Amino acid sequence: PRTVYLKDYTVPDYLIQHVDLNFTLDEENTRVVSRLTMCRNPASRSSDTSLTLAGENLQLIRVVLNEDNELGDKDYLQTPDSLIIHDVPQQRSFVLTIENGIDPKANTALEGLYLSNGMLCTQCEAEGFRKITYFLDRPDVMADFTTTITADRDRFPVLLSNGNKVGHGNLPDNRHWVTWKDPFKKPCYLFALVAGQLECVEDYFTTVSGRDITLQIFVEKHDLDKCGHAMQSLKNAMAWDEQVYGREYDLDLYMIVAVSHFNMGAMENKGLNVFNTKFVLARPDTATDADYEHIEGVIGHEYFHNWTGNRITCRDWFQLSLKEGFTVFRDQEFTGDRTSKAVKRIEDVNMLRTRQFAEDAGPLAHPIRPDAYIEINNFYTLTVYEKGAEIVRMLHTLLGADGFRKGSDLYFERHDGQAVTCDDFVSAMEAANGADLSQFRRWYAQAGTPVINVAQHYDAAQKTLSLTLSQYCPPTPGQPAKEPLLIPITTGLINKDGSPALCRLQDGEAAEQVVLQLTQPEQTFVLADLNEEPIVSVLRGFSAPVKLAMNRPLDELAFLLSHDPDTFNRWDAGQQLAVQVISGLIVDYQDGSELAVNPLLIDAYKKVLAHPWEDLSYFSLLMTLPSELYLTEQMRVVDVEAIHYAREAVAKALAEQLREPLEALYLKHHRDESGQFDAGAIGRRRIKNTCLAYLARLDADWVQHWALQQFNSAKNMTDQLAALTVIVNHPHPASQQCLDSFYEQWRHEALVIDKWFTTQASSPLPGTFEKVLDLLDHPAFDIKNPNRVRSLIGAFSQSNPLHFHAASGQGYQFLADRILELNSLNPQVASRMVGALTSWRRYDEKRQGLMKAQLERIISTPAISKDVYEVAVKSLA
Ligand code: HT7
Ligand code: ZN
Repeated sequence: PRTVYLKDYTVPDYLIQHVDLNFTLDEENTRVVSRLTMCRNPASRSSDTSLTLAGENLQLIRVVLNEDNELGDKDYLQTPDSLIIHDVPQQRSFVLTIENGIDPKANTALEGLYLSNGMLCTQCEAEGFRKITYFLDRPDVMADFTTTITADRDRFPVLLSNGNKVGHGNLPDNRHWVTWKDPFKKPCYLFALVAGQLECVEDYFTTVSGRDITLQIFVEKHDLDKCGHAMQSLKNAMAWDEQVYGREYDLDLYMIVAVSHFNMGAMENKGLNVFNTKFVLARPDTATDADYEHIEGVIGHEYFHNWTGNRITCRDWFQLSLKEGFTVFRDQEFTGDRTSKAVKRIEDVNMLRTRQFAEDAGPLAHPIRPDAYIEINNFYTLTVYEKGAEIVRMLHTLLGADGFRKGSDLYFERHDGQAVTCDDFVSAMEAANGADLSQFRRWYAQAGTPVINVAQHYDAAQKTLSLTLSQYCPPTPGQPAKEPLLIPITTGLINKDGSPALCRLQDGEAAEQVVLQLTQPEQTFVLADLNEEPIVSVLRGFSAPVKLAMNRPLDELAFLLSHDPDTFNRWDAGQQLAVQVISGLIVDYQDGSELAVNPLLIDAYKKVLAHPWEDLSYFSLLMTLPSELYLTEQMRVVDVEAIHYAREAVAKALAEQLREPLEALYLKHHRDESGQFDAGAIGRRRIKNTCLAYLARLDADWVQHWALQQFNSAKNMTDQLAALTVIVNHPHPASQQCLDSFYEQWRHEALVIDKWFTTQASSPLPGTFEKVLDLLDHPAFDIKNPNRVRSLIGAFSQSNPLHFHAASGQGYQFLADRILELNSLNPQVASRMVGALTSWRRYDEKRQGLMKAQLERIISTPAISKDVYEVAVKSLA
């Protein structure tokens, strides 16, 4: 397969001013007539007079140049992925009309035009438009689109596309047509078409300038009662973007369609977002509190793309983080403002430190602006999205909220209607603030997670504290040596009595905290006016995506857990404390020694339990041990069994020794507040269920009874699923009965059945692998539905390390079999599943061999897709 390089970027040779699309819909034979008004790009330096359009899986019917010149075989060349027209006018604009056929029913890759539960819909990002018609399928070709859709009135009563509806009518034979016109120029990856038997929930939003925008959510009929939260989330997002970024919506209509078969979370097509049902549909009894939060976050994310992605888009796909990093940052801040800033920051960092850090330390590490790819779909990664958001967040920290806003205003003003680069974004931030961000730009080009070392020296005579920070970034594929980065390290000080100490850098003002700007490989910062040696709180709010190497004594961590006013560092101190204790037990487990839990940890958790917390969600995070995945990241050679049993030993010790307060807390908050989604009710459910999960480790009849009672009486999905998870994760006599009744209760709610699959696939109990094999044959399992694949195969391989990494290698073989099956159906989903095998170097020799053998088997399979091939081959390099 061909590798595409950033360094080879050249401007397009032709431009498309106007696109007139005509669709005649049919499940198996859709006709597309595309009329392109084009011209030579004056900025092109090529002298070639041919025109190459991208196109895949298309049945070409005819090509006409300038209305009447039907081209023959000798005028063009068709290749498997292009149409080359040998000669087109160079001096004036011309009209190219192409007619082709497509088969949506055969499209199981869910890219281009495809069928989902009888509905036709499109997914064009990144390069799906070329599966609809021949086109200049690249984001820097922006055009006006007019789209006419003709279809059978019964099968497709609703016909949607981007922009405004400008015409419609009936035709003979029970057919009808609709024309849509999008007044904004856009690249073809933002094109969308949806047709089907859809019902609509409608509302409106009045913008800051007084315009009424019609908001519509289209779903299948039986889901009409699950759209309320999505609609409210959309209104919240629209108001937030006006208040925080001064961005008003630009069309008169905003449509969202929920689709059951979708490769990712959602898609920001102009005026017509297409969503995975998972991120739209919610009712208290079908969706958990976490689902509610994710829905608001994803609705916000896609809405925010209207400015950061659509009005200003990417010049090329290497710039993907320009829109994704910035938009993730915006959605994170939105959710933080809507829920709890402290909790949201911890959840985001947790994900970054477990999953993105692993990516950055592995064979597939790449900068947030990659410089080469084989398949762009493989670069919708945690690095581009989540680390990309951290880079934007660092700009926010360095420039301050006002400086950042000045920068974003200038970015919108300078580049509205353009396709630009990450560099253009940084330049706008620089120009608006008179800042020099040249060193900061390295974050876009350099992969890997920097490690920060901290050494401190207190000078009692001078009353100064010297902090010497050093940075080191390990090599990553293709980048053996790294340049030092500009890293903002937000730092605070705490006196021994727990009170905050003021921070004053030489010649600076005293403040509660300072942002140390680390630019050198090693640099010393001196803090003055300190009457005693304070405890240092470094990297507050996780101010940079780095690993902090500070081996603090346990009592210092316990002190920070009790006193750090920074909510992130306070939580993190508890995590580091637990990591140290569990790490000790991992060694004990490997030595066959008894697992005795350090009382200091128990005492620290006891204090957390005794504190009168206001934010109960934050409280439950403080009470949650680091995940097995996070512990995996801390080990040189991963030992899944030792991690699991050491962590379980700590959880059990906490349950035994803190049984009374855990029980009391469970009972205090065990009331039904179904349908209430305020922070208070969410927090009460969360802490109660955290307590139940601890108490379940006691393996006592009464806890089994509590879990069963909660399962049977719950009227909201958060409580029902939490109880089911406890029942399935620990020996329980009613386990199968509960699974069966849950299935019966929810068999008509696909998203709930996904949870049913996930719960079983994630259980640490013996027999899970056999269960997963059985579930593959369950009538509700459908390998063509990505949500189902993720809920069973994804959950087992990515969230069940104990069983997936079974020493026999059966988990690896199972996954490779499924990847090969998926490869021909849906390469994007197949390639995502390879991720669980790519970290093979982290395991013991025997497992390494077993994982590698499966990767080798995958790459040597004939007809392997470039998606799967790229991930597998790079992970073996
Ligand atoms: N911008 C969207 C990305 C996306 C996507 C990419 C590849 C293949 C399928 C896809 N569906 C959606 C989603 C987003 O980041 O908002
Ligand atoms: Zn996005």
